[in-house]
Amino acid sequence: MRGLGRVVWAWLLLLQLAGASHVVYENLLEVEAAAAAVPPSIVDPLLRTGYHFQPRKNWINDPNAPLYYKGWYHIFYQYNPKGAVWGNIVWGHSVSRDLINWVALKPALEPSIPSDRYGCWSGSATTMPDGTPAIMYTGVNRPDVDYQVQNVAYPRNTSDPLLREWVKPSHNPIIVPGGGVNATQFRDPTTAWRAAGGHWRLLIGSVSGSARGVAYVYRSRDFRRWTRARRPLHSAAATGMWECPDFYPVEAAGRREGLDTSVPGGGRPRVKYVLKNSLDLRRYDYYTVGAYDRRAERYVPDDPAGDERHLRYDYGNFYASKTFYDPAKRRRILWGWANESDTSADDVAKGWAGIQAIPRTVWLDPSGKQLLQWPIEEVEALRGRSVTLKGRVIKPGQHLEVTGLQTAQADVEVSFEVPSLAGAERLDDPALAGDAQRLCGARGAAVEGGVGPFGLWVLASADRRERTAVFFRVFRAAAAGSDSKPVVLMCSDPTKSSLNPNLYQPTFAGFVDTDISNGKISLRTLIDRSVVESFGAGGKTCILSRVYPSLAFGKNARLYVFNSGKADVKVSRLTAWEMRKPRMNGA
Ligand code: DQQ
Repeated sequence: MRGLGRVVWAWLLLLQLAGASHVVYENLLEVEAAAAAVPPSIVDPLLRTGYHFQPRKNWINDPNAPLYYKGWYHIFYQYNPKGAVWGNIVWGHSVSRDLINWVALKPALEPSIPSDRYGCWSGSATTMPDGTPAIMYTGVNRPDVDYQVQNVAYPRNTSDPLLREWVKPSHNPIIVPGGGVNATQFRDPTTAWRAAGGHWRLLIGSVSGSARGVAYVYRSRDFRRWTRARRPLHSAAATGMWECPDFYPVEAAGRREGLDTSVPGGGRPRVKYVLKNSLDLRRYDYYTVGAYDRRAERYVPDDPAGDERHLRYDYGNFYASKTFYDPAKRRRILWGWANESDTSADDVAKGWAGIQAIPRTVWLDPSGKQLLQWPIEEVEALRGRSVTLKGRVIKPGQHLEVTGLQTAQADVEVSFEVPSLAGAERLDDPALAGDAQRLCGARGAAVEGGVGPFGLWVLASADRRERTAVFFRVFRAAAAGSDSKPVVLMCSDPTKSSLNPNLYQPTFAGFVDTDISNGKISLRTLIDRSVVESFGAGGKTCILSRVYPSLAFGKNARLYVFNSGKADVKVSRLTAWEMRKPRMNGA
């Protein structure tokens, strides 16, 4: 008998001895029946993602040095070749023609020199003026205190488009932590960019004092000798270690086209900059949009409160991300790591842990205040059989099943219309009004609202005991003037996603900065067996959740549209596609 079963039967015995009531006894029988339905473990291959990036086995974390070279996309990643937990870190390496079908190569970087002897940690690629990529990465060179230095590596053979061999020149390490720098928190060099006179600049993440997050600027003429600028590019109190910083230009005014990291024009109104940091304290990726003053070598967020306001790429499970400029399609692409949310013991049992989110195109929202993100167009090549619904009204308390296709591995696009916002709840608790996560925790998918919650139940069982809800909820702003915008909350609520009790399944949420006064809002959700990756309002708010259904997997996974508010919601259009499995690193 498995663990939970043993506990239940022990309870039953105790209760019988104590003469417990018939009702309690029946409830416990129900619990036992539920426990019996839980598969023996989450090792089932039907829970292994199908079209998200992952190696054939073992642990992965941060995406490293994404680049495009001679017709091939490259992704490197933090990889443990020996197991499904973090450790023994090398740079895994895979290549692709389309960012969807991947071929695994042998690791590109492994500890081999004194300055990376205890680990080849995260880093980035920079394209040299002759088109050759260079990799800068953090090496750990002492076993005891994680002393961190920065190394460089170059391709051995530039005529190999697969860049299979990398050489570490003997002048490594090329950057060591100098005076005043915390040598145990000094890592993850960014892609370098060209400054005046063709000199190079790059950033290294760190923390100063006990908790001031810092992005140090390093300068070089020759990519070999680097010196630290006196002042950091930017820093912010109480944010802790800035891991995996990323700094890049974006076109102002909502043009979707990406910009090369070295684009001239900092300070020109056409170009804005994005600074992203992965906050080790919180394990989320935060960014601001701002201006880069090239002369002073300082970055200033447009929103003076930007460092506290916490814009995030993704309000779910998404960390240590990195962008790159894709010259083939002139776009900027974001890669981010999604960890598991099962137990380490589960990871060891299943032999793998960690995926990369679907690469996303990123560009500046026309408001200039935030980014927009959308799955790269190539993912649509995986779409197979589809079902479309149009003009279906979902009454309060009702749900509608989308039938006619399997949905354990699917792509769903839906446009909602709310005919009236009059019944929207008031948002008058200030503690909740500014905190999407808490708001969603307090008013999750099961709590009836005014306008919403409405959205999708994905990876749902036929009896809907298991379901992951991805939904919107609309509020009237507190102390509203007649012209104040309704507040839109987007949530991913996996609290009912599995009968397995040993999972970390928090609700995730973000506000959606959209004007819903015309009643319209859209949602796209990529479902892939144990990941649910959602894009609200055309990519304004994104949430990735890892879930491990114990009933709703494989052919048993169902998809519904639901409305638990008091107002009608219309599905103007919904299309769901089955998703094919691409070539994924030989798995
Ligand atoms: N992961 C790497 C570090 C980085 C961290 C080590 C972020 O370089 O700071 O695997 O997840």
